[in-house]
Amino acid sequence: MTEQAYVPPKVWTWNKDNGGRFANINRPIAGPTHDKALPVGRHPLQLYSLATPNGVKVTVMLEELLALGHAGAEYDAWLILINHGDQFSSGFVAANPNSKIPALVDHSGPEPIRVFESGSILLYLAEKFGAFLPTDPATRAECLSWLFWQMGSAPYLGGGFGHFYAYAPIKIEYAIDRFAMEVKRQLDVLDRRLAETLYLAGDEYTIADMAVWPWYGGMAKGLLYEGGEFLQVQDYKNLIRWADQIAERPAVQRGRMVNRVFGDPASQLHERHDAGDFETKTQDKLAQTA
Ligand SMILES: N[C@@H](CCC(=O)N[C@@H](CS)C(=O)NCC(=O)O)C(=O)O
Repeated sequence: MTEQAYVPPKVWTWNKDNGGRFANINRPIAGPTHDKALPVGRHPLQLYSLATPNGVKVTVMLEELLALGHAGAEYDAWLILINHGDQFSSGFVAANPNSKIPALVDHSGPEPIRVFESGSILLYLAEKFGAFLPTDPATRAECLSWLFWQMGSAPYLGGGFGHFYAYAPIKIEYAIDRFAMEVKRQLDVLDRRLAETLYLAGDEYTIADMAVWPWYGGMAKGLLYEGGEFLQVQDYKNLIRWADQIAERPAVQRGRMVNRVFGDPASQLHERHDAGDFETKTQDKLAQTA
């Protein structure tokens, strides 16, 4: 193992040029950096997001609700480019004081309601529309347990494994080893659960699956951090069965496209303001009309 020469000083100071991939947006202080209001479209639900795994959870949920016939789930999805610091505008900070996507504002009542944290948004929408959250106490408890499991576990996958394996400016064996072990344990937790049941909460597809799928489905399919071979993800057969099954859902396929700014231009719908946008406003279509 490589010996690290770093000895922490008595008091930490902010090194703005630490060479990390996100050095330009990482700050040790909260609050806005600039004054800018958020745009508001015509639908009751306004989403401010980006198609990272945390963003995709919410667009999948909204598309699933619309597919079920809940017209009140119509939404405008506005693009927040976190690498450009859009999450630090005064408008965004008012919607989410934590300055992270996704943030939702519900304008359907007398006063707008802000909701932040992807798990909280999923729960808010599930309760608002009475969908994808089981009512039977035992299954509901199972659903919420897996939902909160995801919220507590994914930082080890993203901020831990993903950060040190893919993004850190130096490869630190201790850090990669520590988080690879934890992520493999988490993948095994899911694999064992999905050997017992079709979906995480049982027979029904719920918000727990929507929360877990973009992170752990993505990891199991080797789509995150180019870490599939390193973690030997093909071994988690039940997890892969579940990930493939969810990927086939039309609402999931639409949800993944919203606020997406990478990959095949045909898969990128930067902003979504209407169901028809999937046919006419993807980046390949916009390039044809430009
Ligand atoms: N626990 C939060 C995490 C959200 C989060 O980490 N969002 C990231 C993108 S996936 C972000 O906005 N990062 C911008 C930043 O850190 O400045 C949630 O689930 O909503």
